[in-house]
Amino acid sequence: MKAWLSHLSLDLTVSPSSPEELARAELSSALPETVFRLDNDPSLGEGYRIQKKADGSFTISGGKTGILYGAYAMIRSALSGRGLPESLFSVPKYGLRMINCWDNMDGTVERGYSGRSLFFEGDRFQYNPLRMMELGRLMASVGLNVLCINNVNVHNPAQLLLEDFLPEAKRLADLFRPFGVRLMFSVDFSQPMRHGIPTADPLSPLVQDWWKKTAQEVYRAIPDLVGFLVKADSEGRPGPFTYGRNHADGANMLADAVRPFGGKIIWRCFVYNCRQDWRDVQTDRPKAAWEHYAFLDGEFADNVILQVKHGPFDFQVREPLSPLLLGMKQTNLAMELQLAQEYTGHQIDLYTMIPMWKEIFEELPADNIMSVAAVSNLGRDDNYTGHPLAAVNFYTFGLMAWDPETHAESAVSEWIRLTYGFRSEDEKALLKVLLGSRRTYEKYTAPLGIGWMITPHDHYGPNPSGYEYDLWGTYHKANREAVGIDRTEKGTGYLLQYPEELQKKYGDPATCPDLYLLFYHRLPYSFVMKDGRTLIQRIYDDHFEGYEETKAMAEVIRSLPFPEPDREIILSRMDRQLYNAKEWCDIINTFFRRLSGADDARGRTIYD
Ligand code: GCV
Repeated sequence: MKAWLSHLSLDLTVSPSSPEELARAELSSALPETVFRLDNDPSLGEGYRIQKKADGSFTISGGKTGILYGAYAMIRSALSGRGLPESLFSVPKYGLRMINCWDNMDGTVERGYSGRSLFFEGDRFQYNPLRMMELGRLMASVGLNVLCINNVNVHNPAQLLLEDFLPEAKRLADLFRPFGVRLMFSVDFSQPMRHGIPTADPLSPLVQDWWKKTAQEVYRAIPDLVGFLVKADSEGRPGPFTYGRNHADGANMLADAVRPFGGKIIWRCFVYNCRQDWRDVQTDRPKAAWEHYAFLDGEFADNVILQVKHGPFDFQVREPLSPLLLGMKQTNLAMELQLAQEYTGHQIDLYTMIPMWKEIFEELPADNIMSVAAVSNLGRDDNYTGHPLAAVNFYTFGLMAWDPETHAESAVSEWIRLTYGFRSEDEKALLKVLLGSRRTYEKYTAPLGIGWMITPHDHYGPNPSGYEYDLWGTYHKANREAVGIDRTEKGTGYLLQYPEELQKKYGDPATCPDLYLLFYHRLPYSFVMKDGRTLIQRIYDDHFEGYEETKAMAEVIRSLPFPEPDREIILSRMDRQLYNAKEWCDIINTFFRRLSGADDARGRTIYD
């Protein structure tokens, strides 16, 4: 990540005062030979237009931040060897392009794999202003414009973010502003109760007044704050359900409080029963979000955005698109992705996300999806992302949030060029490894869409039955004959939450794509797949292949001329990935062999 920035020679100790000034300074330090005219055209908003003139100079037109995005587009293009575009017009597809940090004020980061918090330590703000500007620049360089600095699980004393810490928060917002990055805060729904109000009931005038007064103070300090991010009634967080109210009651009350200031409420839909009894076969966790929200379609205020995780579970390696993203047509929606590799290798295993995002964005039809968010993978480590190659996910998320049509291969090669400047064969070799890394990880972990065979709580490494008798609603129910959950109308009925054509496609194992088979169906090990293999053989084959591919990947990685300190970090993490892939492969295969009694048709070693 830093490596990409190191191509830009602008000295950030002289802090820019506006996006336009920053654009001018970046262009003249990165491309000193070229003449640029910056033309303020507010009608273009965040978009930009680039035009080459007959005299060889370029005009970049755009609104306040549009000019800045245009400047970075030029710089990325020139430094990655594509040359300067002679004519280009670009506008972002999504209005809010957000990074959600899960940072706690004690300095820890929930699901953070890159060191401690960039913003907090010892229950207070503690940050390096230069790094903040570097982060602002990283975000702006790929078009990201919103930063939520604190965890959606709001722990003490971050509840106070709204009050005691306001002067500090204001200073931080001031640092990010020239980069076109606006802040957002996560808030605790029960916050009024820490201020002598006896309830957090959204219909109580006392509560409503408290939020209005608080919003006023916050917006006085930070007039361009995006608004509040809320996790309510989820995994133990307080919310409207305590008072017999629904989530429209809760979100709309907060929306009223921030409306006078142009603020928004980003309300997360990650709501499910996290105290399920594994014996209960009626409840099916993926159904939960739809059951809580679909009937409220059209009931949310116009400054509320429902933020929906891309899949119905929780950032597993493979999940179908959440039905809420397809079905809530009268509601503003944001889709939430996760850069932090919580279930996908902890920034130890290579896992490049853009191929997965391409699949997700291709299925997103609705125009009511106005924003995208990603859970941050950043931390205080020197390289920001722990694993230097995990930075490709941050970079390409920005490009995709701006333009979901972004070509995966070009985006990843651009990042490699800007970061390492390898000669062409090395670039190609790394590109292949990065683009294939998600599929490889998928092969050696839980099979065919079933998810959750990971070590509980920590979420790294295999434990096929770790979540099987737990409270979280994440079961595979493997026995001697079969594995998977029937989510068709004959089973839990989850599939009925989708439009009819998808019900048809996924409802029949013969047409359901293989990689989703065990998400939607309960099938015997002897089930014959489209290519003629039995289900059990496919599970064995995928796992052996996943490990073999990891070995091949390691060979390539070892041969590449990464500079230090990246090289040492990359190689040591690659060794840990190899170990992890072998553990997964052997444990999953042994687990299924012990249950099914089936031998591998190719006679490879599966342990007794
Ligand atoms: C911030 C999962 C994670 C939690 C996270 C939660 C969420 O359950 O394991 O750490 O909490 O998702 O998205 O709210």
